[in-house]
Amino acid sequence: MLAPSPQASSFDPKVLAAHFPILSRTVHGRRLVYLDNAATTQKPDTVLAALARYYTTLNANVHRGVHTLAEEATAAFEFTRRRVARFVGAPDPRGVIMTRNATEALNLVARSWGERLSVGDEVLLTEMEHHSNLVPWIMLARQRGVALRHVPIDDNGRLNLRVFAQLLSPRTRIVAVTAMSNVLGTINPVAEMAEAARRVGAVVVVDGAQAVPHLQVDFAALGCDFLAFSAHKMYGPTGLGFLVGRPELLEMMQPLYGGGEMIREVRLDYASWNDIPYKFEAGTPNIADAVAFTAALDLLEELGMDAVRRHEVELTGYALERLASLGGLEIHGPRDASERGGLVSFADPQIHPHDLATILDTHGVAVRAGHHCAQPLMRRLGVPATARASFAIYNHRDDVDALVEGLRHARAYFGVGGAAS
Ligand code: 7TS
Repeated sequence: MLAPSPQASSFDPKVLAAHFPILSRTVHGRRLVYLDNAATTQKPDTVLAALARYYTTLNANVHRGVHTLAEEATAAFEFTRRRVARFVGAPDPRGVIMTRNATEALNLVARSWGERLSVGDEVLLTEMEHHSNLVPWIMLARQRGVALRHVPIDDNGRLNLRVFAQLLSPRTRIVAVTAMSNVLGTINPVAEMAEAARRVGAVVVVDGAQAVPHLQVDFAALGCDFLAFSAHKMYGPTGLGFLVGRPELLEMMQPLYGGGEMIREVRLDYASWNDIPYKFEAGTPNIADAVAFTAALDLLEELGMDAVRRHEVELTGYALERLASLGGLEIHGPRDASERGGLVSFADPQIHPHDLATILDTHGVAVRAGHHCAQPLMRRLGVPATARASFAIYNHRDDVDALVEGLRHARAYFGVGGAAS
């Protein structure tokens, strides 16, 4: 048990932090204040132990051996699939495909479902997408001559739903949208958008890379067709992601990779495909990380996603308040913490975000600076880059205070005013 009890009242980020060994290291002689969780989260001792346990007690290839280890490893691997299905409210575990990451999951849909599209068809995206939900569709547009459309954002970083409704038409074959922006923090009304999209017969792809780790996401209730996310952003290992899809659609799709495991029968000049999900999982999968990932799901389920969300809204509200009190910072995205996920992108008009991040690092504070793999969004915001602090279950107010203190030092270093408060 990581948390003393799943009750919200017992949600104590400092108690949780003690279970993440890396958080006790120092950086430049300071306590590590890790605020780059949107890039990847740290891993709890239970996940680290599960990884070691897998290799010391269970290691074997899956789905092919009859010996005990192979059977146990297969059972553990398939247990993860069921756990993931349960975690995101997918009624059928056959719809859960293990991938390397969210990016691979999105590419799988774009390539495989995308084969059905041709000239005259449209894919509807948004201006706030991560490159992972832009570039695969740009590749598809180049290959098949389909047109890309984009829902604009307003000045508060929310999608313009009126334009979304106007852009939807019978030509719209796919709507692909992020459930939460990794730059603005905006939480998009995906269920509402999916309903509208399905009325015109479009398939709905949700990029859940930021939402699934921080919000209760229910695949069935969202009414989408595909949902992509990564284990490493939810306290799990790197190199593991998921595509959750409606089985009836996955059954219609062609596999992306050919090889072992994904076939039913092979002759020298012929092959037929295995059932879903296996036809999409060619070759030896990432067994160890998949098995260890259940420890991360245990943690999130023990805490409860409602409590996770409450904690992150509270902390984000505090961060927004403290950052605003510095004066002169540009803060992107919705103003109200309840409308956004646990991250804040900001910029000081007089200090480049990379310089800010470098100085923060000397204070032990890890934030990301750059375009956050969202160059079109940066262009829309009219900035080359932002700095971004992103929160997780183990962050607490002291971390936000360290961020603000670091920013004060950065401003003093660069001789920038407005750091009085
Ligand atoms: N979609 C969104 C919304 C993301 O934020 C990211 C990663 C991805 C997809 C891709 O995830 P991956 O696991 O396949 O790489 N976002 C970030 C970020 O904001 N900083 O580093 C990675």
